[in-house]
Amino acid sequence: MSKFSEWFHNILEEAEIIDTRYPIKGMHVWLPQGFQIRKNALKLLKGILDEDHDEVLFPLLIPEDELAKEAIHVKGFEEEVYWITHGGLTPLGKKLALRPTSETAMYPMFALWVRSHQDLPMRFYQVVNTFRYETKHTRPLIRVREITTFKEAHTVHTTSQEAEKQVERAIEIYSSFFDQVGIPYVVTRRPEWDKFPGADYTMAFDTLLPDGKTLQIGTVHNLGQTFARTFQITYETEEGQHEYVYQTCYGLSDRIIASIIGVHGDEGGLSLPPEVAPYQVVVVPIIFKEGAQEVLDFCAKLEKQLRSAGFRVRLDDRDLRAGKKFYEWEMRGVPLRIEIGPRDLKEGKMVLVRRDTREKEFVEYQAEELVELVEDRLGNITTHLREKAWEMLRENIREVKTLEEARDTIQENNGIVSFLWCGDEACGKDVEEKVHVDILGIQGDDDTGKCVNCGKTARYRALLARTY
Ligand code: 5CA
Ligand code: ZN
Repeated sequence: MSKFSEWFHNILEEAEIIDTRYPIKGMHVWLPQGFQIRKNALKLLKGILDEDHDEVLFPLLIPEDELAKEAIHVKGFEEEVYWITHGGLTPLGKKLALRPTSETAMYPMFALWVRSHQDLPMRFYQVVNTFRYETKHTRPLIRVREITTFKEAHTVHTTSQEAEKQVERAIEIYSSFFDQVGIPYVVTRRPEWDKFPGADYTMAFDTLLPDGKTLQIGTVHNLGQTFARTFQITYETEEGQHEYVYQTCYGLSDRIIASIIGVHGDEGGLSLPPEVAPYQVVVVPIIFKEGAQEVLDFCAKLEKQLRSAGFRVRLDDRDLRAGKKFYEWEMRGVPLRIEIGPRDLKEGKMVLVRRDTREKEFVEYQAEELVELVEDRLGNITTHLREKAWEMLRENIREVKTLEEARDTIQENNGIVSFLWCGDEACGKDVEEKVHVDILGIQGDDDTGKCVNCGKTARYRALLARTY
């Protein structure tokens, strides 16, 4: 296990995010702290999606014949599908699949819903659990067999251009979400052999974890008309003709939580962006024998004021040493701590401590300025977390001129390697094998040099990395 893996597993347990002792491999229990982070992340995400998507909820089970209809799609998932074969003791006439994703659950219904061009575009999303019998090594939040937080969006359009625009829009939506939780990313077009089964093309978001391996944290697929043809999703044009629709889908998972934990955390534990932190502020009274009640009363007043202003705040008045409380809230990643002791109270002061930089600041307490002050500090923390993380990502993208250089770079630093590539599948797979990496995808056209592997004129600038 790498140092990061060990850190990650420990913090999930210590910060009460996930209990991994559930007796099914790849399936875990969300604990209260983790659940709060998840809830806040979903709230943020839904807030963005709700602007122009409708939330729906489809059944978990998919009949075998529907799942099997789209040949390429089912081929891509055949090794990962869990099957229900019995109802009680009775064998089922038709096996039922636990959804690995919901195209084949939704699209037969879309065929009923889409009538005329006036119905389009349609944009739906749902947040559900999906099941994949992953054969690679499972890891909590990163590669699970029950994805508990699968946010999948599915859209339907009249033209190919509109579908393409939706892909761009989805990339904007995900960028905005990741920006608000300070997760940096590279967006690439996945190589042909690793696109989503049934898609015309797949765009992927990858971030970098502290051990220099990348994690795919989201994907956006242009499905073209493949599923429309399979599921007979047609609409009537203004001229009364029947045409197949164009579709896109895009998804995020528990990996968004994994990246928030992994990217921002440090040796002291979690360091959470205020947007998702269960508690954004913790107020810790520093108690001595003398003046204890006054300090407690004042801290309670402070807590109330912050809570009614809408902050998630916790007054920690437990009968414990202050040092122990500091340690615990730091480990849990609370962005801002306010400490107040009898001396501070007398002088009308308080101490603010930021989790991200651990900076200590002595400020005057002024009731009418408190909310603005806290808002400002939390805003600074979000910005700082994001900038630090982006800097880390940028520093770890290295351009290479040769395959040997790529291999050495990965061996020394991991990280992301940027290279010129001809775009050939055989050549790409050869690169993956020789360097023991994955090609994340294509960043853009670039024919200014030669392919680092085969020496033919390059077509693309592409990225590769060791991946989770
Ligand atoms: N129907 C499409 C769009 S929703 C779809 O299923 N795309 S996907 O297969 O690429 O999955 C969407 C995202 O889920 C991936 O980008 C990845 O971040 C995440 N994901 C996939 N498999 C797992 C897994 N076993 N555990 C955790 N997250 C996963
Ligand atoms: Zn090549």
